[in-house]
Amino acid sequence: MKMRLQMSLMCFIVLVISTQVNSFVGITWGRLQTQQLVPSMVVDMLLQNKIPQLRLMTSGYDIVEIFSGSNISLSVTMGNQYLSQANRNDLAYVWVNDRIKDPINKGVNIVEVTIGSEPFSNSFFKEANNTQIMPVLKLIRDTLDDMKLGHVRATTGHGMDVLKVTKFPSEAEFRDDIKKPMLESLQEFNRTGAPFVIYMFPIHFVKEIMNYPMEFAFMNNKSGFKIVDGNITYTNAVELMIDSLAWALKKAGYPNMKIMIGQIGWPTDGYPHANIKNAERFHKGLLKYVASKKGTPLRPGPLDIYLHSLSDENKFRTVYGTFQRHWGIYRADGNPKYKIDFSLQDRDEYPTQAKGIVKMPNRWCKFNGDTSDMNLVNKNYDLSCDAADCTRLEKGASCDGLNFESRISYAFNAYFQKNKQSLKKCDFDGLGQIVATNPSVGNCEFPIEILAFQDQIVQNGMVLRI
Ligand SMILES: *[C@@H]1O[C@H](CO)[C@@H](O)[C@H](O)[C@H]1NC(C)=O
Ligand SMILES: *[C@@H]1O[C@H](CO)[C@@H](O)[C@H](O)[C@H]1NC(C)=O
Ligand SMILES: *[C@@H]1O[C@H](CO)[C@@H](O)[C@H](O)[C@H]1NC(C)=O
Ligand SMILES: *[C@@H]1O[C@H](CO)[C@@H](O)[C@H](O)[C@H]1NC(C)=O
Ligand SMILES: CC(=O)N[C@H]1CO[C@H](CO)[C@@H](O)[C@@H]1O
Repeated sequence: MKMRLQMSLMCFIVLVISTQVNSFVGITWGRLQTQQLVPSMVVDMLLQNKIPQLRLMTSGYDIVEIFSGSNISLSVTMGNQYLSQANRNDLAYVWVNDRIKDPINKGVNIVEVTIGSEPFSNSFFKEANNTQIMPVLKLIRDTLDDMKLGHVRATTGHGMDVLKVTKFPSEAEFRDDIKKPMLESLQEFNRTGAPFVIYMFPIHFVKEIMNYPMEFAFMNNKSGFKIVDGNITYTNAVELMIDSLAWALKKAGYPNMKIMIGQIGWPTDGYPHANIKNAERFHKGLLKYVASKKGTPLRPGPLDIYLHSLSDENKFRTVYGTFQRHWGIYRADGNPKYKIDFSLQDRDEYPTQAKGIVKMPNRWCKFNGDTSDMNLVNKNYDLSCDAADCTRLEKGASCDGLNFESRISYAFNAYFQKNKQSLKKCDFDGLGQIVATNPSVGNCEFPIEILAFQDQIVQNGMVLRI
């Protein structure tokens, strides 16, 4: 108790001196789902699991008020596509007033705003217009200060691709083509005391970028693989990635700039080695490491991280990979996929599920097997997969092994569920049939959607359409 008091006193002092924050493990939440979790249930889920920080991938304009009085610290985001909505003084004022100040006045604990994403990416988010993010970020920062919201951090996120690919952390530095704008960014973060926010995708780094054994992506590695850098030995990618960034910051003149991990995770489908077993193991090792507060050789001490992500997003764009729809620690229906202890006590338990979620009835849509007109079958398959999420059918994903008939059924069902089990949406020119037995095969699950909160009301077990 006494120690905790001292700790918080220390943190308070750190806060006052440098506006840096206490260490935490938060979680990100994107809401690109056909049927979204009810925000108040998410608040409950976070409280039950003692997750103190939530990073919304949008401004959450329509839902942030739900967090009022919850004591959950919120980070909100202005997506790349909205930068032009705040690139003038007057626009920035309106944005900050509506999205930050107003909710704060209503008791929402907004601690951070992320402007855009990955301004200097040359891999996953190539199309980001890096020239716009910094001016908007500065404008939002100044507006926050003018509005006496100096305690709200303003920052942006970066992928590991801002660094040159080097074997040893001590060789790391920012890419040559972005050095100049990156230095300007660092100057701004330094001026305002904002952390450097990095997004980490360890299995991608290990397998695609470095071509190291998969084991190196786990903190509790089972292989003897290591990277020896001078007198430091790295036995896992996470510490190596953090220290690579630390070296780059040091070389750029900011050896003490705080590093915050804005996203780190392990998808469960749509990527090599992406499955529930590996995701569970990765998080177990990661959280044990975070709980130890030992940090890395270059950055000893506690870490601030946001686990990515709360739930799957079946509407996320797939141009950079179908795995983008499968980051969830929870399924889209609010059930946890695997064991994880957010409270950092390394308990071997499933986290609390979202309470009060109502699933749609146990009904699936199946292909009736009639292949007499293949054009019709293909047409309806394409129609389904264009509109609904078929990423699990892709090569290497969990439903890749289905036979022809089951593949068509998977697609039909995805479309039927997306359309809230509307009878008409299982017609498919007479090729669909509704069934009450679960057609899931092995690892390949045919999901049932949940009742969404925004356009449906349930009364006496019946769905009222409004
Ligand atoms: C609010 O959250 C902070 C930081 O997570 C924690 O230290 C504090 O005890 C919480 N307060 C309440 C009333 O729960
Ligand atoms: C990027 O933003 C700048 C400044 O607003 C603008 O002039 C340029 O046309 C934009 N480029 C692209 C590719 O959108
Ligand atoms: C900004 O950088 C300088 C030089 O590295 C450092 O002395 C100062 O503490 C930094 N400011 C903040 C707020 O981190
Ligand atoms: C490791 O090497 C660095 C520089 O090469 C040196 O400053 C440091 O003292 C060394 N640490 C140990 C524990 O030998
Ligand atoms: C956490 C952990 O078990 N790390 C091990 C990873 O592998 C190296 C080399 O075999 C060991 O020295 C570490 O202890």
